[in-house]
Amino acid sequence: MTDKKRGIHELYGDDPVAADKAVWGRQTNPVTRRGFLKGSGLMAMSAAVGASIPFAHLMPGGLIPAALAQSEKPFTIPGKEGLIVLNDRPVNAEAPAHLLDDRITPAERLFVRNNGIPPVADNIEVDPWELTIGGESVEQEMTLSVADLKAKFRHHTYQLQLECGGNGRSEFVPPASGNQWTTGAIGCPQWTGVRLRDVLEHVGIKDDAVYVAYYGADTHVSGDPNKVPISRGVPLDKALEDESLIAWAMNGEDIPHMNGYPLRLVIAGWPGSVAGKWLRKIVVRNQVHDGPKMTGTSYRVPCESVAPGTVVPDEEMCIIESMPVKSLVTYPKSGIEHDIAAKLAIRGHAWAGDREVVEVHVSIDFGATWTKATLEKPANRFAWQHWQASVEFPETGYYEVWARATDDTGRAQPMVLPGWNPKGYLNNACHRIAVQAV
Ligand SMILES: Nc1nc2c(c(=O)[nH]1)N[C@H]1C(S)=C(S)[C@@H](COP(=O)(O)O)O[C@H]1N2
Ligand SMILES: [Mo]
Repeated sequence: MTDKKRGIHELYGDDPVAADKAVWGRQTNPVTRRGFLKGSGLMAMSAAVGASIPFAHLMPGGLIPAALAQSEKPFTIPGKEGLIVLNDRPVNAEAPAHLLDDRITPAERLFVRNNGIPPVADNIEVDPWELTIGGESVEQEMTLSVADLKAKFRHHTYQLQLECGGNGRSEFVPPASGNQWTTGAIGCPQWTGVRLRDVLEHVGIKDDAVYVAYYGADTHVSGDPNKVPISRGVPLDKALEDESLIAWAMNGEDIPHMNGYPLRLVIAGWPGSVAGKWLRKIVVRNQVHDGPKMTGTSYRVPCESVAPGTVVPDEEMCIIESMPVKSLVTYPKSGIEHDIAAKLAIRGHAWAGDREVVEVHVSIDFGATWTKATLEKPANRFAWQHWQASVEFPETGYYEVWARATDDTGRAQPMVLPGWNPKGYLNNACHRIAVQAV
C-alpha cells in the first residue's frame, strides 16, 4: 500500500464519496463506459467490475477496465436510461441538463436521491399498502389504505418541482462531502394525489401542532432494522398548502419505484428531502421534528454567512426552507458547434422555490452584457417556468452561454459560487454551456 492509499483509508474510513474524491480528483464521475474514460469513482468502479480493485491506486486515470470494455452491459438504472449514476449504494443519479429539455419531466429523466435501501420492488403491493397518520398532535392515530385515500378525498394534479438541497454541490471549495451533484438533481413532473391538508383535517389535529413529518419504507444502509435512513418534515403552514400532496401518480402513471412507488409526499419549492418516498407514516408533531437528517448540519446552512471552510457550531445552523432562484439551459447541449451565419435559439427552465421567477437574462460574453429572454408563467404555483432567447455570435470561436434568473423579490442568481456552507447546499450559481461558433 502506498502512503497515499493508506492515508485515504485513515482519513475517510467508510465514506466512499470522500475517498473517491481523494483518489480520483474532485469529480465523482458517472458509472457509464463513457464515464470511465474520465476516471470514475473507486467504489462505483469496484461495484461495476464486481470486486474491489487492490491496485486501484496504480490504475491510470481514465483507464477503461478490460472487464467492462468487453462487456455489452450498460450501467443504467432500469427506467432511468440516460441518467448519470453518482453512487449505487444507496442509488443516486442525476440528469444531464440537455435531457431536462421537456416542459414536463418524464419519469425516465427524473433524478433519484436515495438515503437508504428502497423496499424491494417485487414485494410492493398497492392494495395492502397502508399509511398511518399519528404523532403526539393528532386527535387519534388513523390508518388509511391507498384505496381509502383515493375514495375519501378529492384528487388534485399539479406540476411541481423537486430539487435536492445538495444540487450543485460538486462546485464548492473547500469541497463538501455527499453526492457530487452537478446540475441534474432537479425535475418538474406532474403529480396526482390528495391534499395533505384534507387528510390531516379528516384525522383531526390538535392546537399544539407545529410540524408535519414522514417515515418511509426504505431501510438503513447499515442493515440495522432499528435505524431509519431519513425522516424529515416541514412546519404546519407549509404542510397545509394547496400543493402539498400525498401522491400516487406521476405524469398520469404509477410513480416509478425509485421515486417512491406506490405513495409519496410532494412538498414543492423546499429541499427534495421533505418529500418522503415509499410513504408509510405521517407524524404531526408539537415540536420541530427531530428525525434523522433533521438535526446537526443536515439540510441546514449557517444562519449567518461564514468564510469557506469555517467550522460552524450546530446551534448556529438553520433549517433550509425555500430553495433559491435558479435556471438551466436545456437546449442546446453544451459543447455543440454552431454555424456563425445563423442565430442560435436557446431555451431552458427557471424556478425559485416558494417564489416566482420574473426575469431571465442570457449572456454570451462571460456576463459583461445581458439580453432579456422571453419567460412564461408557471403552469401552477411551484412549477418551473420556461424561457427562450436567441443569440448571435460576432465571430467564430469559443463562447459560453450563461443564463441568470431573477425572482419576484429582486434576487438574482450569482455568477460565481454563492455562500459556502459545510454540507454544500443551495448552489444556485448561473448555469453555463459551451458553444463553438464555426
Ligand atoms: N423515504 C425516503 N424519502 C426520501 C428520500 C429517501 O432517501 N427516503 N430522499 C429524499 C431526498 S434527499 C430527495 S432530494 C428526494 C428525491 O426524490 P427522487 O428520488 O424521487 O428524485 O426524496 C426525498 N425523500
Ligand atoms: Mo436531497
